[in-house]
Parts: sequence; structure tokens; C-alpha cells
Amino acid sequence: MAEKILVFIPAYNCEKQLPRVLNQLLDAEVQQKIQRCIVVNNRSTDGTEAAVEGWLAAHPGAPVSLLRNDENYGLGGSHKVAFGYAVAHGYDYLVVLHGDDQGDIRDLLPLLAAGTHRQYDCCLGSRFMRGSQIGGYSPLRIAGNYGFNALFSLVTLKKITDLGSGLNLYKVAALKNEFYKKFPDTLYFNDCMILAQSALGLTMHFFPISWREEDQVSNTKLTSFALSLLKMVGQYLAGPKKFVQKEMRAKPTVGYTYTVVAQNGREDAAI
Ligand SMILES: Nc1nc2c(ncn2[C@@H]2O[C@H](COP(=O)(O)OP(=O)(O)O)[C@@H](O)[C@H]2O)c(=O)[nH]1
Ligand SMILES: [Mg+2]
Repeated sequence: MAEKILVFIPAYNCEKQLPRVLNQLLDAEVQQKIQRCIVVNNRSTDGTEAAVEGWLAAHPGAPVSLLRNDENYGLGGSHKVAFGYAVAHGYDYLVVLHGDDQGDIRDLLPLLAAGTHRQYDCCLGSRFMRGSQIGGYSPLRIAGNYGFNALFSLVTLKKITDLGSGLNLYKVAALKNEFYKKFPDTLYFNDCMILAQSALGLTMHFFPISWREEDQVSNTKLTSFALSLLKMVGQYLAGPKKFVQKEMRAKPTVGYTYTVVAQNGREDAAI
């Protein structure tokens, strides 16, 4: 059987951008590659769900599901929901595409066409490598990212060119043992994944993406983010294997449960 690819869109208060992100899936080549998309609404307080439902009604043939987290689990917690969903439904690969329309899923197409995704445990979109395009970031933010990429490269002894963009692909087989369960539910989840994947010997491949910040609101507070990253690096250096086992959540959640709010097509239907 052909490989099954699931797209996961984490969404929190992005009613304006989400229909544009879903429109990206209408690209003929993208449709050929993916089987389903789940939008994971992390209990948005704006019209995010109505925006998705409107889009679903306008595109009845599109295999898109709208899930709502039973509690606010943060961005990391939403990843845990999606990882669990991908395992439970037998997908081979999971693509993460942020719901606030900063990236372009078509940046993945060359990689999928070449079959590169089969060679690594994850393929991570990079905003800061040869071939990447970045718009709307301040020079300070760009410099900070390069600095942290260098620091993470040094401690992992691997060339890391992005700590957490909004376009990534994971091999589902590598997620089955839930090694990520105790990682932070916050925006630092991806950063933690990189250190953990390094400690566990999982392979990572970076590919260039285009990324823009136009009408999006970033929730990343740069100073506290930087401090949290430094703390995380310290914990990693104290013992990479112990780091992976550590409880890193402020409030451990057991189930990461969700409700399916709306769904087009059968769960196992191909596009
Ligand atoms: N800030 C925030 N974003 C969330 C949450 N749950 C899901 N997301 C999604 O996570 C993505 C990244 O968040 P964002 O604030 O844009 O961070 P940034 O783009 O890295 O500065 C967006 O697609 C959000 O819609 C959450 O609880 N808080
Ligand atoms: Mg964003």
C-alpha cells in the first residue's frame, strides 16, 4: 500500500489565516501526496472553528477533520494530540503546518518527490539555511536565531539550522514509543524535541523553507524564550539520556484528549 501522510495544523486564534492555510491543501500536487488533514483547535477564543467549518462546507470533498482539545494543552500538547492521532490511525508520516499562514506546504514537495523523507526520522523546515526565505523578522530576532542554532549545534554536535519552524515532517514509526510525552506543552516543544532526538540517535534533516510574518501575532516572548532555551541546554548537558526521561511540564496531563467537531469524508478515505 502507498504511504499515508497526515497533515496536522495546530490552530489557536487564527480565524483570519486558517482558511488561507487550508487553501494551500487544494494544490493538485499537495492533494496527491496527502491523505488527510487534521486541524487541532487548541480552544481558541476567536472564530477559528467557525472559519474551519465554513471552509469545510465550501469544500465538501476535502478530507479535513476539525479536532478540539478537551483542555488548552498549548502548542506542544497539540503536537502530542496529533502524534497520537497519527499512530492510532496508521499514518506513516505526519506533516506539521502552523495555522497562522507563515509557511508554505509546497516547500515540502521537492523532498517528497525525491523520497528524502523516507531516509530520516524527521525532516525539519529551516528558516535559516541556504535557500530559505524569511520576511518580516527584525535583525535582532534573526541574529538570536542564528546564535541559538549555533549553540544547539555545539551541544548536539550536529548542524542545526532551525529550532522550531512551523513546517516539519515526522516519521510516525519513530513516535510510537511516546518518548515526547513529558516534554513541555508550550512553544518550546520543538526545541526540546531536537535535543531529545539527538540524545536518542534519531536522524534529522533540514530543508529550506519560505517563512513570513505579516498579519500574524507572534506569541513568542523573546527574552523569556531565550532564558528557557538556555535552561533546557543546561539540563541536556547534565545528561542527555536523563534529559529525555525528565518531567518537563508545569502541569502534567494524562490523556491529551480531544473531540472531533467536524469531519469531511471517511477517516480512511484518500483525497
Ligand atoms: N501561542 C500559541 N499558539 C498555539 C497554541 N496552540 C496552538 N498554537 C499554534 O501554534 C503555532 C505557533 O504559534 P505562534 O504564536 O504563531 O508562534 P511563532 O510563530 O513561533 O512566533 C500557531 O499556528 C498557533 O496557532 C497555544 O496554546 N498558544
Ligand atoms: Mg506564528
